[in-house]
Amino acid sequence: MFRTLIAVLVATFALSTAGALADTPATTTGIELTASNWQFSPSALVVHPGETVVLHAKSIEGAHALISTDLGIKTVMLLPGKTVDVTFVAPSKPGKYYMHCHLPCGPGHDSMVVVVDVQA
Ligand SMILES: [Cu+2]
Repeated sequence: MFRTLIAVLVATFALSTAGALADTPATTTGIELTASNWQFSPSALVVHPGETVVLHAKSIEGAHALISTDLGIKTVMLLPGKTVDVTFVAPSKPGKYYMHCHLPCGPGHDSMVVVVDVQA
């Protein structure tokens, strides 16, 4: 009887622990994202569904802006010498999502894209 109770408790604990791990999306903070003429670095990120991601974003050359309608990021100005934290929650659906520059900053403006690859 006692042994059965212990076995049930252990099994319950194991299940609840596994469930908690699976249900709690990770938070990743402190990814450095830099803008320059005319690229973002890194230009690709791999994240997981539901993960909260905090980017430390800044420009190291010129004025730029970051936006992502895919990820619900409103326009954030990126100016030299100033770091801005940009937080987003990765979508639950795996796939590729995009952030891009939202300030006409010169001839390479259109190539300023960050691919956010959400992988289960
Ligand atoms: Cu631009």
